[in-house]
Amino acid sequence: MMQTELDLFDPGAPLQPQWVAAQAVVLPGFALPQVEALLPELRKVVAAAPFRHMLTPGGQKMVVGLTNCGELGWVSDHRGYRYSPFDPLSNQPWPALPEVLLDLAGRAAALAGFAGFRPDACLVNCYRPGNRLSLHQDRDEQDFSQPIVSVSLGLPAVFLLGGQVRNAPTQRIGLRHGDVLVWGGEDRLRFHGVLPLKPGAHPLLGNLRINLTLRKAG
Ligand code: MD6
Ligand code: FE
Repeated sequence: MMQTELDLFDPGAPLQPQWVAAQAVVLPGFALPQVEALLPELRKVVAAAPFRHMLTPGGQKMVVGLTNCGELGWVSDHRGYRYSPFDPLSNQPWPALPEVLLDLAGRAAALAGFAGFRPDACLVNCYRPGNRLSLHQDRDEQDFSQPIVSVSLGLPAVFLLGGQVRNAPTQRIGLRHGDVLVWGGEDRLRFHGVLPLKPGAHPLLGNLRINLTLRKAG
């Protein structure tokens, strides 16, 4: 499989970490060297635990396709949001978190100032053109002192980073294939979301955006 090349001679290529808040940083292209190893692992995860559209507690079908790997997986149904060691579709444990992803997350977190990050959960979100993720906080994890590492693959998206309350102003952050966003500390509970995905064709992933968020949930 071809690996996407980072053009080191493009003066516009933002290779340096971009701090978007005191404890939130975008690492442009950080995952690119691992993409070739990561995609086959992700295909195995999705073969064992397919993308599905979970129901919100209010009974709405989520538009973004979702699955998990790791000891714990995030699930939503009429009973609410929670982490579960079992895939409700199969009643089996979620597929293991691929080593390449554990390693990537640990290195990204360390660069952002969170040494020793050892995730036990990885949410895998699959967006198609038009899909969006409305503003939310990630607060189903046990320990908010642990950061979240987010890996973007495929089509680019505009990520909205808000504040500590829903109606605070948001900044728009472009996330492209291979970009990694790490946030934690005082920024851990910021509201955030994703604008509707623009149509496009990514050389490796076609008309999809895959986002992986690695967490220490338990
Ligand atoms: C996404 N990400 O980028 C959705 N949450 O598709 C998230 O909801 C998210 O990227 C917490 C931390 C980083 C994230
Ligand atoms: Fe989130």
